[in-house]
Amino acid sequence: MPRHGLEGFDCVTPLSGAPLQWTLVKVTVLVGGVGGARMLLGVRELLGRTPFPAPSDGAPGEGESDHSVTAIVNVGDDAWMHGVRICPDLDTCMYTLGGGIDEERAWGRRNETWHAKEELAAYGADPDWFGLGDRDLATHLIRTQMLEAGYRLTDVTAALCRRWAPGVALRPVSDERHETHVVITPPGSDAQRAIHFQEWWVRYRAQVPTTGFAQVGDKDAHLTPEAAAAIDEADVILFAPSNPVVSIGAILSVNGMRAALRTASAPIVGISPVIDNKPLRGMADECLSVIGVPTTAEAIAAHYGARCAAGLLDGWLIADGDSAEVEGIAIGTAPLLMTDPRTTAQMVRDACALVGVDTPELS
Ligand code: FO1
Repeated sequence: MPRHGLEGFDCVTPLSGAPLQWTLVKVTVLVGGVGGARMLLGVRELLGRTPFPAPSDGAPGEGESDHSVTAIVNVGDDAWMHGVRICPDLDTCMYTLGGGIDEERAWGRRNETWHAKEELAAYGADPDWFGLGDRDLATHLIRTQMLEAGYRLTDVTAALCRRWAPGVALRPVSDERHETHVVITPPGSDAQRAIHFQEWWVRYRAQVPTTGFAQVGDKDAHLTPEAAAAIDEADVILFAPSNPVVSIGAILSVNGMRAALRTASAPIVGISPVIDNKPLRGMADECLSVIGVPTTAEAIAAHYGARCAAGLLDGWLIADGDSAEVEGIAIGTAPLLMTDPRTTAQMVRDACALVGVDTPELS
């Protein structure tokens, strides 16, 4: 790898799919931001820490698990702002698993300050509505330097994780730009225009007439080799209870993802993002209504479809009290409130059991 003034940042050559002999259970999870990160805490609680980046000799280190967990993370939220590349879902997972997240906001760094943001606003620099924290900015600066030096987002993420040691392999679904943009009718106007997802989500809080979503960026944005290997080698594939449209949906829209899932040997089980047919947080209901899908456990399962009927799911875990019946999808119920890693670990166990995959008893 060329050196480029980022000494000390040995970019880790991603695992070339070398089988890790010591792995007993390989779990691959499709995740977005907050809900996905919270679920990964539970998967890690259940299966132990996956060394990431992987040790060069491939063997587990002290206290590391003989299982492996890979998260395939949404890149649709990613944006260029103030000259840096921001990857909200990757950073939310990295900070949450690495202990650096602001628990209250569930995004960005704890003990954050906002001086750079204030100074940018003082210059009238746009956007002034996005919360760019000083600590968080360091992550974006490192990432931007490495991307500009030619490293793939996969390698950049592994390098950043050398500091955060998330205990789960974090893999962007694609190394290419594949941003979610939103078609709206801005306030006071009757002309439609497309804005970046972040503007829709942060500036407008989705409270603006919205007609659709589109992925913008590299039209050939495709699945990375690492993400493809994580699907191919998995014993079980999970859809986190992330936003079915702008998180899981954006992941599924990457070239090659659906085909990889449909031909995967592992069973695929999703976890419903609603309880009592209401989303826990975020704006899944706003997004689902834009694409004409009711915000119910059953409608979301039908939206993903049964793998035996050209869809993607073999199983669907829904909240106690909710109901769903979709031809070809095994339905299970469990408590889905991810109050703490141990409770979430039990939810993950239930999801795996629904499709016949055994996981360790919770000690
Ligand atoms: N979400 C907000 O609601 N307001 C913000 O100002 C904001 C800033 C921000 C900065 C970095 C980052 O990684 C995430 C940030 N988020 C913010 C969350 C971001 O909009 C995510 O894409 C959503 O949480 C959806 O996952």
